Amino acid sequence: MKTRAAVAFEAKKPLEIVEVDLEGPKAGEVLVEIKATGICHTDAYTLDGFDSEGIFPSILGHEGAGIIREIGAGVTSVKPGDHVIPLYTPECRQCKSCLSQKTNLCTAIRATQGKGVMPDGTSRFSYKGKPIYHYMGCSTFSNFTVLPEIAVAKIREDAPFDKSCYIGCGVTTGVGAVVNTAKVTPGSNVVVFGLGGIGLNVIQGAKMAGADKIIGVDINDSKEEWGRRFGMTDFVNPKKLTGDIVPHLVTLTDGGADYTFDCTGNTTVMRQALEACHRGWGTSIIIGVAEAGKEIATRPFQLVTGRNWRGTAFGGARGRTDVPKIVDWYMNGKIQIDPMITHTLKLEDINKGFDLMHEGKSIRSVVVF
Ligand code: NAD
Ligand code: AHE
Ligand code: ZN
Repeated sequence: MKTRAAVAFEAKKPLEIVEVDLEGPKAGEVLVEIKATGICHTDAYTLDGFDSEGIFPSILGHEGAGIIREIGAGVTSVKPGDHVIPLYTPECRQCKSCLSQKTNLCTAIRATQGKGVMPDGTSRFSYKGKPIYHYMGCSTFSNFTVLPEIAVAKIREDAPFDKSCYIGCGVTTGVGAVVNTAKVTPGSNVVVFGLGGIGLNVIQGAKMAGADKIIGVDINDSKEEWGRRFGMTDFVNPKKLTGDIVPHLVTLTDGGADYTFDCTGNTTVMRQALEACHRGWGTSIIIGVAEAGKEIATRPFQLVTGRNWRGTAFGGARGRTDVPKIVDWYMNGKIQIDPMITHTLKLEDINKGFDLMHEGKSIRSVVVF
């Protein structure tokens, strides 16, 4: 079949809207009509050539929602008409990682996913007879896409696509980092670095978990109002401080934070986030994705003296199990999504969504098909 898609033909170039060819689902795969997709900073990072796994030409996008239109041989867990959220972290429930119950990092298809192909080693997308690569196993910047059955979460049908798509990455990552990874306890002091589409979800997760102080850190002053809207109690713009941010945060938290979260992808900020943790027990969670080649550093003494440095992907969520629950949280009013979707765009205007993100003018842009 033919489908309209925004194709990344080359790094650092705007996406081009073209009609691509899409092969139907093979055994164990499903065809999904994408109804809406968010634009996450990770899409921009890959488009800008910072991703060591970035391949071109490819169809980016990993934060979608849509409807199953066709199923391949042997598919049993979903059927045509089901509403689904694509999962860049699948859940096969059979691999060593899934069975361990210690991680959400399913390994069933990770190797081929990182190479931009389906589990059989080939792409379903092509343009003018040449393959176009998949992205994070999702490629939601296409009106139709093919995914392995283990990489879709079936969700309730009354959830609006243009909001629930955000659960496909940003909401689950931010809220999940708090509840699944850090397991923030009531009364904790929390510091969140980077108040964008992920950081604001960390804030709403921390508020939900009963955190006491929730300190937001951002170099963009306009983010203060956003943070306060979701439960932030204090705001720090490091550019406006006369001294170093770490001692400032340690003083604000009476010795250091119980939990800090990096939602910037900046390795200098990651170090600050660790060092702002309380001696003896503070835990810093890396969410941000750093550019290829970047490394983190600190004095080992920071860890010897009891700080913990950890990371999280997709908020530690087991997609097929947890995503439908997060959709329920949204539908029942336990978490907010609507105010964070600042821009809703047509596919033709998708590049504007990237511009708004780089200019710090959006929280989340969503493309509707
Ligand atoms: P975003 O662009 O919406 O937000 C980033 C925010 O960080 C902005 O408000 C920006 O002003 C702020 N910022 C930038 N540099 C800063 C600095 N030096 N100090 C303080 N604040 C700074 O991006 P997003 O969509 O929220 O994504 C945030 C990061 O999380 C990205 O690196 C993205 O790739 C990553 N991410 C990771 C996962 C995961 O599973 N681990 C999932 C989604 C996104
Ligand atoms: N491809 C990069 C790593 C990118 C990365 O860390 N991705 C996160 C999700 S970001 C979503 O917005 C993730 O899930 N990581 C775990 C995984 O298995 O990819 C690189 O460095 O090569
Ligand atoms: Zn993302």
